[in-house]
Amino acid sequence: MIFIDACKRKETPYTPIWMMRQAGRYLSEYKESRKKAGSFLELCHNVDLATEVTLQPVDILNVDAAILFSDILVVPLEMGLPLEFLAGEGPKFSRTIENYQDVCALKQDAYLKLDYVYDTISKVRGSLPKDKALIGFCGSPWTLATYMIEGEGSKTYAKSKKMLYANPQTMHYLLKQITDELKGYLSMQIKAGANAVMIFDSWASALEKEAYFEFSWGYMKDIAHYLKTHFPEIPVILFPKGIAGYLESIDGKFDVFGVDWGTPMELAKRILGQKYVLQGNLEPSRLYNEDSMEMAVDEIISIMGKKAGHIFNLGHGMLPDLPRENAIKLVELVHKKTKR
Ligand code: 1CP
Repeated sequence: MIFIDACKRKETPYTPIWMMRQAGRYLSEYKESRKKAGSFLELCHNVDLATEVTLQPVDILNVDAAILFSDILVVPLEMGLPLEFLAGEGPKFSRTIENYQDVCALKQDAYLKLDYVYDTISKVRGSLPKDKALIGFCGSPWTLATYMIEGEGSKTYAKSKKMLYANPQTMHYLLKQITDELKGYLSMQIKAGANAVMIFDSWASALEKEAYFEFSWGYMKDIAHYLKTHFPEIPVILFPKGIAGYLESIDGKFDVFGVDWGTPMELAKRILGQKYVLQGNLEPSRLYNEDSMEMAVDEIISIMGKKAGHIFNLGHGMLPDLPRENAIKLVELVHKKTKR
């Protein structure tokens, strides 16, 4: 698998590409499947339909890897927090974590209740062409904790930060509990057939440097270390969004560092390129215009070169109204321009 070889810094015939949020509303096929399922969460729970939408972008875009179709929030859901996805508004938990007692009341071993995810992985792996990789994933403990505390997406993360600074032990207790679940969760995904795993720390940029390393990166590193000990052959990808200023302090045992669009690729290459394979980092909005897109593709390839050490991706997820033709074009361009 070209994608897996690239994660291990092996030479490949071209630079592999996949796109964060490559399954989603910009594809009419996805909207059809979601309609059949009834709701977003029912789509996550339905093994046949989740398999279908996982495979759609591989067929339509010709990307080198599929990413499991699910959501980072199914873990807190199974830990006992009721979740809804409201149309046009995003995720909402009707109960949240406010204090130590709430953390104590969370269900243990939630990862054993996520069979629908593991069944989807097995089914996808059974139908995916042999040369295409399947990526499993989870949210980082910090990013999941923000949803569990705020109850929804947030602009300020005020409740989460209040707990972090006013009750750091409670925050650590919560993060530790989530971390234990995620170790089990990703292990089960690997056993079900995931060829690589990725941890999304989407809300990394909410934290100042010292707090970031204590309350987020430390836990991501712990999960990565656990996985590299138990499954040394499975590549681990870490994606902390919005921490360009902290790159000098990034360390740990993992394979691929996901570079977001706000981090200059040159900077990431200079600081981390020797130690980790870099994945990224086209600004997704460039897909609104073909010329803007191609200019940035050339720029990224000129920085990263055509040698091992780079996986092409967006610097964050696809947006619901991006034109699919440009997503298809992007994959063609990267494959053509990086041919060895
Ligand atoms: O191809 C894929 O990548 C699909 C699988 C996938 C992944 C990896 C989905 C489907 N969600 C995720 C991860 C995810 N979910 C993250 C981390 C990645 C990122 O930063 O984009 C986050 C933060 C979430 C939480 C979430 N789920 C949001 C964001 C809300 C906010 O606070 O801004 C939203 C809108 C969802 C719903 C969701 N998840 C996935 C899709 C396709 C959608 C849209 C739902 C729909 O319209 O059908």
